[in-house]
Amino acid sequence: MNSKRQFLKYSLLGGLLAQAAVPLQAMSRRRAQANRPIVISTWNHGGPANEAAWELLSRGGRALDAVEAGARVPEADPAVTTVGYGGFPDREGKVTLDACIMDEKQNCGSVAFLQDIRHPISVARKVMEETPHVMLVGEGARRFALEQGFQPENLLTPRAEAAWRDWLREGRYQPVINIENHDTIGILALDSAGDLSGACTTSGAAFKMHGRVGDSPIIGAGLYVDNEVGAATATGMGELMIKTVGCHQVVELMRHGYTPEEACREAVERIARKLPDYRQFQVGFLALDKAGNYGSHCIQPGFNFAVRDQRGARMIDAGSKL
Ligand code: SD4
Repeated sequence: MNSKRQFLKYSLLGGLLAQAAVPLQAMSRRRAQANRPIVISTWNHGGPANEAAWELLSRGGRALDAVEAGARVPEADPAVTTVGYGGFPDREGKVTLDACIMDEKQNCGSVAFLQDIRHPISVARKVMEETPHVMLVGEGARRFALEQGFQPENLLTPRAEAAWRDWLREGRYQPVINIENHDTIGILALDSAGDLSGACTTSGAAFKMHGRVGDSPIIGAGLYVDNEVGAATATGMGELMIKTVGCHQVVELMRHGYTPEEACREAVERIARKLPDYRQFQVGFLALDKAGNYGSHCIQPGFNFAVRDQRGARMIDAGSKL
């Protein structure tokens, strides 16, 4: 064998060994005993959402039911201006909602650019369970929701309308980092049976272009669940997660032995390497593995998440790149 071929052979072998070593090291750092049930979710409004999910999980309920119940809490809360009823509208004053849900059997359902329906996460679940499709958008999604018995209503609250009118005075679209226009809820749960599910629901970026869809209803970008490995969800400027298929990456990294936190950090690092303007935006990833380990990482300081397990409820600040 000439020396070049020999070199190639040994570097390949070295590479394979190094790849194999990562999972072993990382796994030894993980809990031997699974921490379940557990539910985690993004931002402060994750606290009340987790409580609703815990109600079910603590009684042996299914992760899928738990994440849906949790996501419905901020969807119905007019004080949460980034999700469901009370969400800030787009530039034309229309509240348009995005959501998706994924279960332990790789089933998923999604709605995007949905108007007039308070609980897009439940419509997404209906898409998953009652149709042969994964995603319905716009008027088609709305019509399907009505057929399924959801009631149409005006989702624009006086507070959200006032904020929009205020914005119209300048009408300059500049995404603001970390404050009110970026607070999607992503919620991940592991149930007592050891099954994972996730949900993600949002009114999207405030004052977005009419018709804009973010990462939150896009499987792989705003949410991904693989019941063999773990689950991930994201919050922040959805365009960055779509460009990098962020949540799928996080789950795949966990498959290759990264802890949830390491996987989230690497997904943020990849955004930083590939998207030069990343400093202007917030992105936060949140991940849960099959053993109930969790972790998070974001671009800008300020992203936090809520955890609920047997030890109780707590809020945790995510580590950040900047
Ligand atoms: C979006 N990711 O539509 C959503 C917005 C958001 O936390 O997360 N906020 O891009």
